[in-house]
Amino acid sequence: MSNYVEMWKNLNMDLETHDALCQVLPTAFGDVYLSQENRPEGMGFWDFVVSEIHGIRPSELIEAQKNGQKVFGTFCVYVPDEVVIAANGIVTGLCGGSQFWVPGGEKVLPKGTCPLIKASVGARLDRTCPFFRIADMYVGETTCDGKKKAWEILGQDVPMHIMDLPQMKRDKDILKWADEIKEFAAVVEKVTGNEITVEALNEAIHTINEKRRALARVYEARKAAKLPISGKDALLMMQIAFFDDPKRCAQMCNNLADELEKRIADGVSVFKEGTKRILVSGTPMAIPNWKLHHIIETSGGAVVCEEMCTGTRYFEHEVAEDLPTLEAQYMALAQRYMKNNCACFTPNSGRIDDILRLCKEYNVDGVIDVNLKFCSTYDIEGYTVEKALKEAGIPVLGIETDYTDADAEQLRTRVEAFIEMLG
Ligand code: BJ8
Repeated sequence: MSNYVEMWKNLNMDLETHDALCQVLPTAFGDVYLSQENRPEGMGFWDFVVSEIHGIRPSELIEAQKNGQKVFGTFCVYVPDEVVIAANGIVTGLCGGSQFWVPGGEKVLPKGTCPLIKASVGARLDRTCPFFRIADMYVGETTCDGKKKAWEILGQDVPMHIMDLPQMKRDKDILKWADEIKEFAAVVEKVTGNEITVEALNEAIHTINEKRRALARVYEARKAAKLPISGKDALLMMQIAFFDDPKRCAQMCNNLADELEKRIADGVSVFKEGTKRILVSGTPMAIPNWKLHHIIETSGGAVVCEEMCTGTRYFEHEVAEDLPTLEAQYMALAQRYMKNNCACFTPNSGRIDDILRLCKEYNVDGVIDVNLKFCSTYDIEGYTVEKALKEAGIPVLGIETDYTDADAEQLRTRVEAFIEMLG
């Protein structure tokens, strides 16, 4: 990634500290990803993106900015990309998934804050992530308490818009979310200088629906008895979907899905027969958080589905297309986004229904419900998740972890014992 030094300098990044990150990532990626056998050829695209992770997409974004486009950084799957795209803006996901950034976050946040938040704040304040430097505006949301307070700190350093997300799903909450989306659209229009028209929003809705369909096709292939792709590879595709160009993302995912469908027809699998099928549910896994998937898939299991925001919550449900007015479009967006089932909501029985449904659809042997340390909403909801799964006769293992490797061996022991018990 050395060709990008000039760009990083112009972004006022801390080059020395950033170098340290650039040095560890290739080894980590090699150990976790390149050690896998018989990977789909289509994964070459995502391998390439990772090899240039702080170079290729950031340089595209800077080029776009030179042509007058604005970049919006987001942290949550409730924020509607469609609105930004309709104003010729660009969305990039900003959630931090590396322990590398956590100490930077801990300089201003209590240690007892979830690692995703600490890493996101650290990546910005330590100036070690180009995406955090490039974004013209950050878009926060009122989901968990940690995020809400983190926006106040980030907002001192960068322009920030916060969307007030209701935490119940009554009709009046959906109306409120539609109104909030409308307000967000006005902010986006102001920042970009472009009016959002019905036509442009319809086109953006179509673009993001196409991306959802492409991601769903890859997930569909993971329902096959002979798994054509590892969970680690599917996770990588999903993580990069958050900051890639949506049309290219759809095209690459569709190419991969073509290959996977052929593999299924040819009976090609990346796991040996009898490998236990695991659904992972819980808190999101932002790039480069591959820890749990790696442990599961080197302990005799295969991850067949992720019930999380870096998983099914990102692509399930489409937005109604070709509506005639902005009001109707904002409402359609609100209806779709409020179908996401985050533990920040109460009640959140829809998530339990999702997990039970996904267990059937993906023919799951067991569930690992993972919680990022200090995420109290998912932690508390773990009780209900585990109870429902036990009642349905589906084995479940609840775990809590962070971004460090300190607990890796202990986790491996627990995961191995769980998988053995499934057999
Ligand atoms: S819709 S899961 S992306 S809020 S893990 S920061 S909840 S303390 S990331 Fe999330 Fe939106 Fe919900 Fe999804 Fe807080 Fe929990 Fe940390 Fe979290």
